[in-house]
Amino acid sequence: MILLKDVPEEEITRLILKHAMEDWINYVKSDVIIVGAGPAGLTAAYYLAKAGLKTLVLERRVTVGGGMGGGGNLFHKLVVASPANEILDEIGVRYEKVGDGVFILDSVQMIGKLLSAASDSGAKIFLGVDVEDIIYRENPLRIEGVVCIWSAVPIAGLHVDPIALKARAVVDATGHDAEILNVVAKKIPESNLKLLGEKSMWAPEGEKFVVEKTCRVLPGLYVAGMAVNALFGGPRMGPIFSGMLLSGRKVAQLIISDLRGH
Ligand code: 48H
Repeated sequence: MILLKDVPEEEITRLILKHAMEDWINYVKSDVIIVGAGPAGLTAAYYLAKAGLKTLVLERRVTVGGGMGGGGNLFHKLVVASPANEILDEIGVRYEKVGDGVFILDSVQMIGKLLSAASDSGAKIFLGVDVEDIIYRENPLRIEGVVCIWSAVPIAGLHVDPIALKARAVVDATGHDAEILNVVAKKIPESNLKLLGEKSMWAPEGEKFVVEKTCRVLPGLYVAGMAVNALFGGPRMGPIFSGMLLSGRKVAQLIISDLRGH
């Protein structure tokens, strides 16, 4: 006989609603909102939250990891090159050294460890949330937050008005589609933002490019991960993830320094 405590149905519902609402209300205003829980977004979330910034990650899917889960062509492995192994060591990912500065690891282990690192350091992650627009102000032009809706709403084709969340910094970590940057380029002409589009594969160049070009795009708006290459016309690199991790760390360092005013 198992002594399992009875929790009635309405109590389960009450607890979920009460605590979810508390979290949402707490996060109507954050220091940083990261759009996308792929490798770049989760790495950024880890370093930002670890530095004590109130960090919210919004992810459209009900899973995290972005492109990591698919490994390479669904084979469950990812390649990482130095110095990104520093990040693997810091968050405790198991890997095998397969060459000078080259490492191989299991994609699911990577997702689990990165998620734990971000979550344990205090980042809040909301799943099933689609960011469809941004909040802006003029004179001077700045981005002040995001506009979001449950992902199920656009999938169902419903006309439902979204809600808005504010942040001192917003990070586009949406991957190949650079969705937030595309919204800004289309809807805020005075931003003068133009996306050059990602180029075909050149792995070593793509990896360097993504880290070098990770930046603040406009006041309040930053870019990390594959969205960087979509913005500046950098090549893709296939299933090697050093650039994504280092880009996530770099964007966090930029934001920490900007928000602390040095
Ligand atoms: C909420 C959104 C929205 C939105 C997208 O694709 P990702 O893994 O992105 P990165 O940049 O962290 O990593 C890229 C890497 O996975 C990759 O694709 C590589 C290295 N490709 C090389 C190659 O040659 O192909 O994650 C982005 C996440 C996803 O989970 C999306 O669901 C999510 O962002 N997302 N979430 N609102 N509007 N748009």
